[in-house]
Amino acid sequence: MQNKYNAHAIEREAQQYWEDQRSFRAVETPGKPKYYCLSMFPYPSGKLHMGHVRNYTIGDALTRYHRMRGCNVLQPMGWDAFGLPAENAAMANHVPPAQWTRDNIAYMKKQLVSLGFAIDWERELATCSPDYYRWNQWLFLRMLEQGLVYKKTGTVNWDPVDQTVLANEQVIDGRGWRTGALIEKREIPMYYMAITRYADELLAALDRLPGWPERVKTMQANWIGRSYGVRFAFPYTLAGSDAKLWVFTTRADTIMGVTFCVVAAEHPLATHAAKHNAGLARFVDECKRGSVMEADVATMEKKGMPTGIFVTHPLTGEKIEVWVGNYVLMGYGEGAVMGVPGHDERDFHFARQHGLRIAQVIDVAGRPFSTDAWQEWYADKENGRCVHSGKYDGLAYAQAVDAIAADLEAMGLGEKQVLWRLRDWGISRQRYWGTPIPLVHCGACGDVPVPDAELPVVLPEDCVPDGSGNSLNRRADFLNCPCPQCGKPAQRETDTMDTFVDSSWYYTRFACADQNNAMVDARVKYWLPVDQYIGGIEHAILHLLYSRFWTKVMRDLGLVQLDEPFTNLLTQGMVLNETFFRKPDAGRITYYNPAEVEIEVDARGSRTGARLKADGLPVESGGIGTMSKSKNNGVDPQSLI
Ligand code: OVQ
Repeated sequence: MQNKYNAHAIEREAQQYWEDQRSFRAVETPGKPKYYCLSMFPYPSGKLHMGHVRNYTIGDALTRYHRMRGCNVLQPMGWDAFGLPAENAAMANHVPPAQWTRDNIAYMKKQLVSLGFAIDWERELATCSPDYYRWNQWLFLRMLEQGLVYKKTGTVNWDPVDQTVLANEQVIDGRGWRTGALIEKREIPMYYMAITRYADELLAALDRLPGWPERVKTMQANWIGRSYGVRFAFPYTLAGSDAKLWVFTTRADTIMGVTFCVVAAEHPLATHAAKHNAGLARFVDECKRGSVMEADVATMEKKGMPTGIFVTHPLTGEKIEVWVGNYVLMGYGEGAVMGVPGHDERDFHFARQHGLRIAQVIDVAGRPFSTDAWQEWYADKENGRCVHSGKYDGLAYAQAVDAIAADLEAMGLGEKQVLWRLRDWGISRQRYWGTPIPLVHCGACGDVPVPDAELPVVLPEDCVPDGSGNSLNRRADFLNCPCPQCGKPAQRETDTMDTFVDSSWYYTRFACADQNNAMVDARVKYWLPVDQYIGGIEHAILHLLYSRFWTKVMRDLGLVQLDEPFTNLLTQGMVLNETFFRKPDAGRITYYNPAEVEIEVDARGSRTGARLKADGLPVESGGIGTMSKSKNNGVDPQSLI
């Protein structure tokens, strides 16, 4: 018996035993209960952080528990290996993303192994391997055949210096994060996955996921955003011809309170009005440069300009002026809204700012209405009744909507409509380090799918991005190929897929990671669905929604027999630690890692101060916060290992 626990010797021996015995290998035994325990696979960013250690410890504890209960347990691990961080590292260090990624994988795998997690490494996969991404390409082609993938022009942020497309979060105050150049909006062809075709099911099935946190289900439901309303038109005459301005509203009961309309900068009416009005043209351009993200639009300053064009209120016959507003998005509804400042907070502030009339048409228990300040009850549709609304006076919300929709419909100027907030998923990235989109552009045949027999379209692995656009555009050996249809010289598509494509189905592949002849095989039926999925709350919406969508697509293609991929979901919190800093009178705040700080305590153990070990001088505590690079308060798990 040794007195001291010799971590190195004992753990090396134990781990060697696990490896020799293949202790964590998961096998399919018909009739024996299975338990599929999955933690979200990591980006190979360099080394593990405490968020990973926490996530994988939860999964490992559950794995051991269910093994001891007699289940066949599958706890796999892989690498979410494509994406921008590898390109940025390549630019900084002049190494190909492939090499950087593989080095990181090797290091992080060593860390995971030494932590002793019961992972079945025989099923390890990396999404940047052709054995994996060929199935992204294969399913993309099946979806293309079904019309579930289509090409459409989309608006992107274009950095004219780097000649590249930027993600919204890479645009800071209208400028590129790297170059500082003014970002242009460009219309370029992109590929979309028709997730909206599944909007109904994605929403309804949330009610059949008792093992998911309510919070996540609410976030998904809001993201999908079904709203019931009325689509209706304001007729107008322009240059001698009759036309209609269509809008959508969830508050048709307030239509009698419309005092203006607002259209998006891209709306045809805005384009028309700007032709004869230089000031408006400048404003329209400024709006077009702004964000198209709803979250930004919700918080930014609401600006507007009148067009001088008037439309006719369909029910009162009143003349209503049309404005252009930076807060109306062309991509949502009709790209135009009615302005009811009495009962919509945004319209209220817009009207106050521009001196537009504010009319009360909803009453709640006789409360006094004032145009001086907005009050919450102005927007209360549950307890409201129509007032100053002619024949609709006295009606409650639902009755008013029905009556008004019926009248509009009788005039041919409107109908009830269900509107979804969810958009189709734009999957093209004008980037090198991702799954090549398997299409060929031929001058004679157009866009031609790569035949299945020629998959995978392999990404060259020796490019070193330098910031000037997609490296693939300069790789003749990748770019040039014969057209699969006519054999004449043609060019490959150089856009790659969003990395969320890779993570939308990796959990399925773990069931049959070594299957080289098909995307899935019979083992999928044994292991799926995932019994317990564990990961960070930051993936509550996109990753989890895309995964649910892919599962349904694979089901409808006959590849899997399940409706939902994850039976139970656990969203872990953030790992916290204290922060320490110094803030000089002039100059920037500096954060010190807690490991560099000495805590001073009095005789009773209460803290009296904190000093930096290096110079013995005091530092201030910023309290407890989430671990992050920017606050320099991370604990490197390597020290614990
Ligand atoms: N590859 C994706 C991913 O999130 C997942 C796929 C499925 C889309 C950690 C910290 C961070 C922290 C602590 C220093 C710095 C979780 C940071 C993730 C995920 C998994 C993989 C992080 C939770 C937030 N967090 N908590 N502490 N010290 N890959 O490599 O980023 O949400 O569940 O483990 O994370 S990832």
